[in-house]
Amino acid sequence: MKRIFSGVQPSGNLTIGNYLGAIKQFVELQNEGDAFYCVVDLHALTVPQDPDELRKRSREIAQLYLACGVDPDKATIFLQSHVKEHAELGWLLQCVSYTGELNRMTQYKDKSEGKSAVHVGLYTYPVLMAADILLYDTTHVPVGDDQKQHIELTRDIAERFNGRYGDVLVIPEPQIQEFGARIMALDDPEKKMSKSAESEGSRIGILEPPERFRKKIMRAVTDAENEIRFDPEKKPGISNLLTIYSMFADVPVESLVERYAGQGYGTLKKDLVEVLEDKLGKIQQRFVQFDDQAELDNILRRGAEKARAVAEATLNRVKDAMGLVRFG
Ligand code: AQP
Repeated sequence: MKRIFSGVQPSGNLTIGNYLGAIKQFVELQNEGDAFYCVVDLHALTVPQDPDELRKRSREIAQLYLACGVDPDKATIFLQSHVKEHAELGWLLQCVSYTGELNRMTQYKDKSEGKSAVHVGLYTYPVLMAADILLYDTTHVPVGDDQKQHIELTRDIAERFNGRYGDVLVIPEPQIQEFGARIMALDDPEKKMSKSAESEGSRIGILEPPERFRKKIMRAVTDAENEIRFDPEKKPGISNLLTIYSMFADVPVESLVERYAGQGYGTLKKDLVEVLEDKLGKIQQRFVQFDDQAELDNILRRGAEKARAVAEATLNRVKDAMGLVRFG
């Protein structure tokens, strides 16, 4: 049986990149195994957050999981900070991780670039992510392409741990889609779309109203030609729009290229706006339907209890293997 684990940071308003790269897969995979979907609030603290905003966003992401189709009767939904074993295993794994491997993490390099002061948590965050995954004896981790390096690190840490202490941790596999694993920024298609990027025009929020995302799509950077072709290297802008269109409309890119042959970029953009109005509109309606905060808290409470039971058993195995004293 597959054991699936993944999470999303409440570090900004979720984008269609987060949806297409990760959450859409969460919904599909909940039918294929025992799935744990976490709101990784401890990770969001690696950069400064407004406390009230963080609380609001953490609940909002859980509500969005539901609105996007994650079913709490099939998958376990919970907040990372509600299961203290994450932080504890994070520390234990730091003691089998090397600074050299953390120095190589590209996300750390990107996020710390040009900053005069960087929090230690930003540097050690990939080890906490390894703990998140390994606590649940995870076999599959559905993520976007940007997280590939962190999953490789998780595997390295787990293999090293098992090499030193015996067969304790399950080695996970990344589950990265072949298509749509990296949605690019609308105003700069060489960069990844990110929820915390400075430029508002770079991204579309899952909860964004059509009047806002219409302008962003119509202004999306393309190229000087007017030929609709899927070529991410030479035509990153138009290829990104085709990817988003294809994934939301569930139509292969080749069919879209055929459909829009000989037509201008403006027509494609207008039609994409309509597709997004429909698909995001449905998620937004469901989001409102799941607005009962008491019920949401119940789901999160139940989820944390279920997660804790699995996490505690793994942590005890790790502690025993490492030689920490536990009373029977
Ligand atoms: N542009 C993207 N295309 C495809 N997948 C993406 N993901 C993020 N951006 C894209 C995937 O979304 C999941 C949740 O991401 P995260 O919250 O853990 O943090 P992240 O990867 O750092 O995503 P962001 O949006 O760029 O957040 P910030 O701005 O806070 O750093 C992951 O599976 C990720 O791969």
